[in-house]
Amino acid sequence: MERFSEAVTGEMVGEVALICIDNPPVNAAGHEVRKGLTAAVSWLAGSGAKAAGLWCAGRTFTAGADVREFGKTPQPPSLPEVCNTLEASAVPIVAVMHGTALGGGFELALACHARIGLSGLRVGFPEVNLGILPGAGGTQRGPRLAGIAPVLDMALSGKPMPAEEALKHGLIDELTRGEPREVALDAARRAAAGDLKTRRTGELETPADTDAINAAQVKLAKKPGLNAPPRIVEAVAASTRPITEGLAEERRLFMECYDDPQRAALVHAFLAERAVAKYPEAGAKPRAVKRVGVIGAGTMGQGIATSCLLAGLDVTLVEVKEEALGRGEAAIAKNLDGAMERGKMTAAARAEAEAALDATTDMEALADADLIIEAAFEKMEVKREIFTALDRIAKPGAVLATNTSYLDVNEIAAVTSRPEDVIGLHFFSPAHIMRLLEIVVADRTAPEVVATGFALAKRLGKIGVRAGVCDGFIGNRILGNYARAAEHLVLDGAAPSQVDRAVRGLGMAMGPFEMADLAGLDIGYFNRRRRDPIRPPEERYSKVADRLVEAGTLGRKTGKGYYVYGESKPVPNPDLDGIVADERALSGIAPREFSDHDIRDRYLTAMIAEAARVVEDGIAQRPSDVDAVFLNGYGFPRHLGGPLHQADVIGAAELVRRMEEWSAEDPWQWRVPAILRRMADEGGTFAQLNG
Ligand code: 3H9
Repeated sequence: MERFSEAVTGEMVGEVALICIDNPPVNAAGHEVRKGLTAAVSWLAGSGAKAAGLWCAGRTFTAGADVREFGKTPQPPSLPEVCNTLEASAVPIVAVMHGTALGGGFELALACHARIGLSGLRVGFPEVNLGILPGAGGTQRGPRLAGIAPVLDMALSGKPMPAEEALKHGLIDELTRGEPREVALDAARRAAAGDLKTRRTGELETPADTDAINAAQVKLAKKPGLNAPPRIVEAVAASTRPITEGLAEERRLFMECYDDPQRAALVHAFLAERAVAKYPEAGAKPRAVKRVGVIGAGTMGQGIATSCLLAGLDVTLVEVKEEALGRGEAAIAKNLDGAMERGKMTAAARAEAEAALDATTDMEALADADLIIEAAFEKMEVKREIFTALDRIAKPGAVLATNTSYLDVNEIAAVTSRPEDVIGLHFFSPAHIMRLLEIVVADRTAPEVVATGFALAKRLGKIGVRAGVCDGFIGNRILGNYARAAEHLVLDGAAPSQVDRAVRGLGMAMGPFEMADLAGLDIGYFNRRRRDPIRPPEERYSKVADRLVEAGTLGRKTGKGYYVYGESKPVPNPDLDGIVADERALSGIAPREFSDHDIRDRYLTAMIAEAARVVEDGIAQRPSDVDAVFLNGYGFPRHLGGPLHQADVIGAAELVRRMEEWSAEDPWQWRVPAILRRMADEGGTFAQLNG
């Protein structure tokens, strides 16, 4: 056995060689892999081997460049250099891939002289999701094997392609079963004997396909905002040129992407979504969950039940009245139909899911549920009543969860004799679509109950984020602050439609007033009434939304809110001008103009300020958890990385400067969080706090 680096070894077996990459967990092509592969090719040249097999240990072929090295000083050799070295090898090398061969991992294989996939393999170019392009020859070698169209599709979508399809396109030469090392050995022997065709990909030519290039350009022009996709098209288009020219063009475009702030934001988003799984109770053993009880068949309950059914869990759905239960059941059936239409499940799986649903008005039916999620009306009295009943009905060891968006989980837990089993599981609507799950840990929640919450999130395909107990947890607490900033902007002179437009200009899916109309203005109204007794006296209060509700205009569901909804595009509600003018007159406000830029600054700064306090108070474990919440539950644009990533981009000093300037008009709203003040005075970033 030869050891070329900590991650790469080689061995001679008769007259062929085997090269193995072993770099857990996903064999990322970090420095040890690159260094090792380069040394392995040199060794191969003098080994006397007639052919070689390249395979990976562990659960997958390489997942690509090591994203944790991004932004650090590059350590040679680079991945493109390693790919060129592999391709230049006089001894033919066959790549044998299992699991997923992604990005730079797949590019390593494309630089080999033949490719074999093991069943279940998926290959892909997910770089676009990280704001970059396949930069180790993928845009040049891919089209030489498959043509331009399929490679463009793969690189622009970022979606992995099943091996069968890759075989059809010529991206792999064979698809077989077996253990990677055994298949690699067999492949090397066949290559040595001339029974497996080998050739250098770079010596092939890409057939021109201007139609595919033009079609991609037209499609991208309709979706501006991201900087990597047009560069991907340009790089792939260059694959009809000689390989050295094409590779140089790919490198130039790759470096443009690499230096783009979108890359840093998207890589941050990727890492943030993985960091959430590191939480203090992670060592505890989750409790087994087979049957989930859902209390409440309203919109939230329907979504939660659907999500559990899609994940193959049994569901007991409980509602007080038969009629509401029937409506809930019908909605769940429709959700399942939708999942089938979107290709998420087969007809057989749909039938199974429907059979796994037990809908009832009898709360006693929850006796055999392993985990019960209460999604009833958002009122403490209602929650107390339900949890008192659950304490009597639920079997010992059942997890008792509340889907409350704001209420104190400690207070809910206190009505039971088993507060250690009580947790908050805050889903986002529509719960079968939205990826976020806030896992709210109360003072006495047992570690294995927290671990069960995370295991459920994983099972449901969601991003679980640990949150502490406070009014609104992570997301809604922050939302409260920037929604208020938006209301103040309206009182002070901006139109709601201008605020919405400015916020959409940031890349958000919707502005705050469009969002409020969609959710229903009564939701905010109830929440404000709940907060009446706890609202700090210094807080500036806008009555505009209350007046809309009192006039019976509740947003989309009544056809009128901040906007009027009819057949055509929503238009601003004409009644608003009068309401806002009254409120301004009552408070003695002379309206002034705000530019879209001013609006965006205030909106984002208010978001960042409360996000900073959420971190400071320990409600979120780390800044990147806040970002994961906003990316997955609040429509924050991924290419901006999240509010606290943006805080680092803007800089603490500038944020403090803004808040100090605006605090002259509203000291409470623009009070500076201590953590930001410290960063401004002493240096430091939120990224450093992520560890
Ligand atoms: C690239 O290749 C650029 C080149 O074209 C050009 C270069 C010049 N690096 O997701 P999981 C870690 S760009 C470092 O939970 P799963 C991950 O952080 C790259 N680490 O597992 C986690 O660590 P921890 C293109 C990585 O089974 C652990 O592995 N490639 C990388 O659900 C497990 O991850 C991609 O974008 C990486 N590349 O899914 C592939 N990948 O446990 C990105 C993963 O400490 N990766 N980790 O938190 C994936 O899509 C999934 O991780 C994968 C496994 C499907 C592989």
